[in-house]
Amino acid sequence: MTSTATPSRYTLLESDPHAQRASFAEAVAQGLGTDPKSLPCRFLYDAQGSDLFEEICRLPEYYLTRAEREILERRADEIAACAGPCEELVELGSGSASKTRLLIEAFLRGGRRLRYVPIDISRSALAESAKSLLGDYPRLEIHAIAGEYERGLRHLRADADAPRMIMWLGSNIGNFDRADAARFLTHVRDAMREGDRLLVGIDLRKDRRSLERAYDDASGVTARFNLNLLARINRELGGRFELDAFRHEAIWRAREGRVELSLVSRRDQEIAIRALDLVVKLRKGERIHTEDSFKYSLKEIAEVAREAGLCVVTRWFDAAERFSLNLLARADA
Ligand code: AVJ
Repeated sequence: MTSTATPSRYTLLESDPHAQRASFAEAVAQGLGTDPKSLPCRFLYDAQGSDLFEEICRLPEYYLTRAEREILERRADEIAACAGPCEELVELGSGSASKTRLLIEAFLRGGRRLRYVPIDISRSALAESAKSLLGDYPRLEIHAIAGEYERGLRHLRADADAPRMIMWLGSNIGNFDRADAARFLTHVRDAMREGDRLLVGIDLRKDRRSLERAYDDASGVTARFNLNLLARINRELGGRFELDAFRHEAIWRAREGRVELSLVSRRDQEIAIRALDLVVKLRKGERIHTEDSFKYSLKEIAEVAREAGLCVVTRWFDAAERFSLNLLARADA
C-alpha cells in the first residue's frame, strides 16, 4: 500500500530543550546583589514585555521598525536578486515575521519555491507566524527551530546545500557590545558557505535628541516596558518593588555609541524579594542598568564585519538615512 499523504509543509525542531541559561531567579540575585546593579535585558521579554515591545515598534518616536520596513518595501526585489538563486531563507529572532513577508514574497516571485527557517526562542511565536505564512504562500515550506540563535545555527550546517540567505533584522545586534557582536557574527560566519549571504539590520548613530526620544517616548510606553522588569520580579519572585519609586532613564553615550537604559531609584529604599530571601538596598539616584542599544557608523559596521571574517557586499538605507540593511558575505569566499 502506498501513502498518498502530502508531506507536511511545517516542521519544528527543538534545539537542545534542556540546555538552560541562568534562570530569572539566579540572574536577579546576581544582578541586584552587586554594585553597580544591573539586570540582563533578555528578561524584559516575558509575555507582557513582548506586548509592550510590539507597542514600542508603533510609536512615532521609535523610527527603527518603520525605517527598516521602508527599506524592505522599496528594495525587497533588489535584495533578493543580490542573494542569487537562493532557496532557503533563515531568520534569527523571527518573532512575528511581519517584515520578513516582504522578502519571502520577493523570493517567491523570483523562484519556484522557498524554504523558510525561522529560529526563535518563542515556540508560540513560531507556530503563529508559520500558520499565517503557510496560509498565504502555497509554495512555502517552513522548518522552524525553537531555541537560542547559536544553538539553532548548529542545525544549519548539516542542512541542504542550496545557497541561503540568513537574516538578522530589527537591529537586534544593538543589544550586544562590540566584542560580543563580533563574536556572534563569527558564529554565523562559521555556519555560512561560500555563496551564502547574511542580511543584517543595523541602526545608525545619530543626534542625541532623536535617540533619547526613541528610547524615552512621550506616552511612556518604553518606561512601562522597562519597569515591567521590576513588575516581573514582583510577579514571579515575590518581590515588593513599588514601580512609582523608580524612574525610567535613557541616556545616549556618544563615545561608547550606545543608548543606556536604566531604572533610577527616586529615594533611599529597601526591597524584599521573597523567593530569593534577599533584601535589595538602593540609594536615592542609584541606577539599575537594564539594557544597552548600540548604534553604528558605517565604519563601525565594516569593522565588526571584518572582525567576524565577513565583508559588506552592499547596503541599503531608508530615505532619511537613519537605518541600514547590510548584505554580508564570507570575506574568504
Ligand atoms: C530589540 C534590541 C532592537 O534596542 O531598539 C527598544 C530594544 N528597548 N526600546 C532596541 C528596545 C527599548 C530594541 N531591540
